[in-house]
Amino acid sequence: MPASFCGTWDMISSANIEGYMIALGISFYLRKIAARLKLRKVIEQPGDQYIIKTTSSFRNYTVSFKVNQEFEEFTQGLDNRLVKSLVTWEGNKLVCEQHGEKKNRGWAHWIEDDKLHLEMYCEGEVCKQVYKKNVNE
Ligand code: 1AG
Repeated sequence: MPASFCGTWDMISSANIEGYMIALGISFYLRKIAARLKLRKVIEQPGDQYIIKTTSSFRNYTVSFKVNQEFEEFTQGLDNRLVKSLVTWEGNKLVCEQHGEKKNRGWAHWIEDDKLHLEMYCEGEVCKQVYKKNVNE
């Protein structure tokens, strides 16, 4: 059984968010702001649902879903696109495919050495982030 993703996680590293944002067509101005943000993930699991909140001093983004159940996702405040998303388990990885205008788009979360790992990918660009559990929240 995979480790629980629930809790508050603070970003400790981020690589190639610039390439990922360029692939999404984010403007220069927003990229400069977004690249500096210290992101936090607050993950809850009520029942068979997941709620992943990404928070920052600039904007927040929340997605909620059930595994193996396709849903419509509007990436509000990010690239503002409508995608059809499907989250599945691939081994110990929670993997989301985001089908829409952008090809090969999605993300994967997994836990390794008590850290929450995230890869976000779009059209060949991969942003890799690692989060550390915040036990005070
Ligand atoms: C996500 O996480 C969303 C996380 O799907 C957003 C992370 C980085 C920003 C990505 C693209 C930037 C687009 C526009 C820039 C404008 C504002 C940046 C605000 C970022 C804070 C919300 C995957 C998964 C579940 O954890 O969502």
